[in-house]
Parts: sequence; structure tokens; C-alpha cells
Amino acid sequence: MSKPLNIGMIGYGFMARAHSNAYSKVNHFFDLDYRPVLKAICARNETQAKAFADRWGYESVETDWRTLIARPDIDAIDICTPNNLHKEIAIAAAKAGKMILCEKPLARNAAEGEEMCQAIEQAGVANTVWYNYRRIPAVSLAKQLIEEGRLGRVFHYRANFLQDWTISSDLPQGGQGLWRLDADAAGSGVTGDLLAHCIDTALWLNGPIAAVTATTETFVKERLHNLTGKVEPVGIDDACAVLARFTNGSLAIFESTRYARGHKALYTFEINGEKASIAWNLHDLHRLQYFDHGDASHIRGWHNIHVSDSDHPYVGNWWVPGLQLGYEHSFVHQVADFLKAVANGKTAGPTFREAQETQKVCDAILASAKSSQWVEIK
Ligand code: SOE
Repeated sequence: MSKPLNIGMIGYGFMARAHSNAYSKVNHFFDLDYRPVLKAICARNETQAKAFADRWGYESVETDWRTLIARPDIDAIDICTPNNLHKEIAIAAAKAGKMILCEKPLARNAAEGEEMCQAIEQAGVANTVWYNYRRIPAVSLAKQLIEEGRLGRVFHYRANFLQDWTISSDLPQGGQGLWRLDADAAGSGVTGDLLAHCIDTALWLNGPIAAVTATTETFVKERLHNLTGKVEPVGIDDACAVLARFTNGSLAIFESTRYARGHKALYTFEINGEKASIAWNLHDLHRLQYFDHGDASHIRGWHNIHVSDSDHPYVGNWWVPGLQLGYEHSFVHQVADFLKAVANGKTAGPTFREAQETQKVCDAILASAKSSQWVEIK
């Protein structure tokens, strides 16, 4: 019989739905010592919080996150708020001895991230940051192929995260649903929101980044601010282009933008090694492209691996072979790994400390865009 682990969710947006869905499903598919219980949802807007509680089956509603954290019946706090609240909530939750699952990016910048890391390390609480794409089975398979040594020395890493939803200059900034355009709430624009995913995966697959040089652009300079009612300068980066060097000697190109007309959420990466290459993209997320130079020359070519067999990462826990998984499953996998780690007294990455490495790279990218210089990552 699994033990209950009571979740206190803060926020009710898109990510709160993705995480709540994962908590609800995980024990149906994974054998775990713990079973998440949707104990309480917290949001300032009580009507919205109650509606969320009804739809997802949360047992209770709070309107002040401090009250939620003070509740002795809450084991884990899930932070799905805008980024400007991550630090204060995470530090308070750590001091209260709660486990913490924090939406990405960890914080608005590395200074905030460092305070959060120190708080959770001092408290010794289980923690994770929701960089969910690591746990798409095809991406986990890429990790496996790299660990099996199939790529050999890596020369190149290139990744993009492309969207097009902020092109209209009529789109306001700030407030519910649009806080990602407000620098005070978000910290940065596409660098923290989209490129951070590319960096998290890159650090996981290819090791530390040593230095970056970058340029950013804000194409729409002023937008109506939903909170002040005034037209205000836009403080976020709309697009970001980066050159980077990994400590293993490989070179990288990263790009993220919300101005790539026609692309809604196209995350792609390709890695070129001495012996093989791998490529993946989010619009075809159940496939991994793999080119092995070791294949006999007359049949050498790109393998198009449908990552849906029972010996592929996570897949054996779901349906019968050949039936593919999607975006939502990556969150279920993250919860499963988190709960397994909690049961074994271990950590499941990305921890706050790992996510802080991504934060440091993002800070270096933004600093380089300002100074037009290469910036080393300390
Ligand atoms: C932005 O539109 C966004 O929702 C990001 O915040 C998520 O992290 C990304 O996975 C999808 O796009």
C-alpha cells in the first residue's frame, strides 16, 4: 500500500494543470511507495482557485501561500506562480521543511537562484525543477545513447526553441497569462522561458558550458501594461542568439524567439559526434533520429527510431509497444522519478542546484548581449 504525499499547489495556470494531471496519473502507471494526494490549491483569486479545485479534485483551497505552507498536513509545495514569486515561496517552504517542486526557470536570475539553493540545502528538503523535456522518452533515449558511448567525441550541439505568439504589438504585457512579457515578473524573456529548456537539456546531455557570446533583441519596444493600464517600455528579450563553448571542447549554437512565424513550440536539438549524430524535435517528440557511421556503408543513413517500444525509457510503464506518448507524459515521468528518489532518500534531477547551472548560463547570455563580449561561466 503506497503512502500519501500531500501536495499543496500554488497557482492555477497551464503549468498547474500539467503538474496536477501528472500527480493524478502517476500511480496508475508506476509502482511507487508514495501516492500524491491533491490536498490544497492556493491562489489569490478564490473563485478561480475553487474552480480549479473542483475540476482537478483538490480537497481544499487557500488564498494565501503562507497559510498553505504553514499547514502541517502539506508535505510538498508545488510552485506554479510567475517567476518573481519563486524565491520567496521556495525559501519559506524550505524553512517549513516542505519538499519543493518548482516550475522552471528556477528564478528570475542566478542571484535569486543561489539564495534558493542555499535555503533548500540548509533545510535538506527534497527538491526538483520542472525541466520536463528531459523525460520525453526520445530525449531520455538520447541520453542513454550518449552514455553508451555511441557518439564518441562531440563536436557540435545546436538547439532552437521557436514560437510566434508575441508578434502582434497589440498584445499587452503583464497580468494573468501575459506575465511572461513583463520583465519584473519573468526576469527575462525568451532566454529564461525557452532557451533555459535548451540549456538544461544541453548541460544534461553534453556537460558544462564554459563560455557564451550572445545577442538579444526586443522587437516591440512598448506595450500596454495590464497592471498599470499605461503603455510601458518592454524589458524582456523577444529573441536570443547564442554561440557557446562546452568544457568538453564542443561548439554550440542556441536560438530562442517568440517571433518565428509559423512555429508554436518547436524545440529542436542536434548533436554531432565523431562516431554518430542524434537529432530530436518537439513536434515529432516520439521519434529520435540517429546516424551511426559504424553502420555498413551500403546501408548507412539516418535511423528514424520510433521511441515506443517497451525497452525504451519509461515506455514499458504505459501501453503496448508502438503506441506513442506525448507532452503530458514527461511530467508524469518526472513525478515518478521524484517519488522514487524520495522513497530511496536520493535526489531526482534536475535539482535546484542543477537548475542553478542553467540559471548561470542564462545570466551569462544576457550579460554578453549587453556587453557584446564573451562571458565565462564560473
Ligand atoms: C511558453 O509559451 C511556454 O509555455 C514555456 O513557459 C514552457 O516552459 C514551454 O515548455 C512551452 O512554452
